[in-house]
Amino acid sequence: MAIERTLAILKPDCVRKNLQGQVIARMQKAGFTILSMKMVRLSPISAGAFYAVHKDRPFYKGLVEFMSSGACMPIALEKENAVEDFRTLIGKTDPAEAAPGTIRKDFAESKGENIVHGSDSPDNGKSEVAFFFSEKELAENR
Ligand code: 3AN
Repeated sequence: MAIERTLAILKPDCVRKNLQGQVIARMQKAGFTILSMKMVRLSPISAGAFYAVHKDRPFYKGLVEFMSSGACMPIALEKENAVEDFRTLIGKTDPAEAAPGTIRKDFAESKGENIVHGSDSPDNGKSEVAFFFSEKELAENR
């Protein structure tokens, strides 16, 4: 299996609830290497650009408002099969449908406020990591 990068974001609900440590511990226990992390307050323009693929979806406006409502923490992760394994770790978008023991099942409240983002393909993993981190920042931490 190939080594992949995936982007996690601890969303504003995760930061507001002070769950950052618990969620990061689960990532580390599951074997993900943290390449880089930061805390940022996204502007509505940046949040809109990050979620541009969803711009025609009915939930887009609320998603952009929520993602810019407080600080969030982008985290660049690396592991074999990182994209799929991270999505398994976080669970389905809707916490009500997420499997027991997943991050969203245990901590999330709704489809909109669901604690954590995970890239949905290896290509998006690369481009989403690059949205927040320069190659220099990533390389310096290896
Ligand atoms: P995931 O994050 O599980 O890959 P996507 O890519 O379908 O889910 O959606 C991106 C984000 O948009 C989700 N994390 C969630 O915050 C929000 N979202 C998706 N579907 C809905 C929905 N039906 N209602 C509200 N927010 C949604």
